[in-house]
Amino acid sequence: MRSFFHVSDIGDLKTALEEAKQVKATPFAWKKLGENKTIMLVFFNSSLRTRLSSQKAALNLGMNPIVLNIGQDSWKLETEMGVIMDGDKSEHLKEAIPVMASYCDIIGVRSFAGLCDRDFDYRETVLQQFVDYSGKPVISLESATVHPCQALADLITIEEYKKKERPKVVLSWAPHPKALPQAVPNSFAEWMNAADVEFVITHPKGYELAPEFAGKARVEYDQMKALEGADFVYAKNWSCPGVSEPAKYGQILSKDMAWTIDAKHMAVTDNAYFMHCLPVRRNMIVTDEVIDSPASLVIPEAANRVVSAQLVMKRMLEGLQA
Ligand code: AN0
Ligand code: CP
Repeated sequence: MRSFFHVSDIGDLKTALEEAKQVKATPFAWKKLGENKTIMLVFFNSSLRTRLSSQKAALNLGMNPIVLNIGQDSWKLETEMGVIMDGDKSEHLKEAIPVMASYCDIIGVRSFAGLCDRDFDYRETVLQQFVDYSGKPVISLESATVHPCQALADLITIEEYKKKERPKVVLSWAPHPKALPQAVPNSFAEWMNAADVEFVITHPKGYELAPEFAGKARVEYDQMKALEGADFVYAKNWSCPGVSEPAKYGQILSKDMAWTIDAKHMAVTDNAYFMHCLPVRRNMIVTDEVIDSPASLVIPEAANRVVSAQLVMKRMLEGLQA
């Protein structure tokens, strides 16, 4: 595997899910695979789960992880091309990336959407520079438009907890005080569309996800109707994807607290599990009552981030050997 951005990068999903089970059951079985190999984990933004689960996954495979926080531990990096660098950015990605690449075998990058320039974000301008200038396999650890390690962990979790062959999975928008990227819902939609589930998306008007991620998923604007009979409720806030109105890209269009997932919402489901990628704002996205109930999968879901990261790194290490 050369890069990990999209569901297509993992190949057959059934095979990947079987392999994930093996990784989870015997995490130290591939200790030799990563011997003398280094993974560089580059963070332009904060993280708890991604940072720790990626390091743990690398250690399970016998690899050495190096973590770099851009702008805190390193110089501030310029990401735009052709600019006169007279501001506070001391170094350009064009030099920094090949230098970092010369110290490692695999690179993981967290670089959130800026939410100002839709084209800059949706072209994955920063991630693409890591591909172009590193010559190394690259993993998106949440880039401008995707969070594939999260989506794979979510799929593994659904596979573990499903009580029906083809469960109903509902992605529901929920309110949040700050404008958030679309990477999590984009990837979740992309992966659910590829998985063997009945997938429904619900959000207020104006929050339509980009067609390359929403695909042919059913969009139901009535949240309660969407949740009827659901087996999994996946809550997430995202800002305006700017599909029909590019000028509104990255804006907050609603803070309607009627969309907060509470016991009334869960009551219309088929005893659904509650999922969220975390970090979560309690009593904005979901009530204490729901997240503290036995229906909440947020902790096992986060634990599966080690499994998804390890599966991806294992595939990349095998690719390096071939
Ligand atoms: C980020 C987001 O919504 O993309 C990271 C989620 C994994 N969340 C926040 O910034 C709160
Ligand atoms: N879910 C997730 O990616 O969490 P972090 O932002 O803490 O890494």
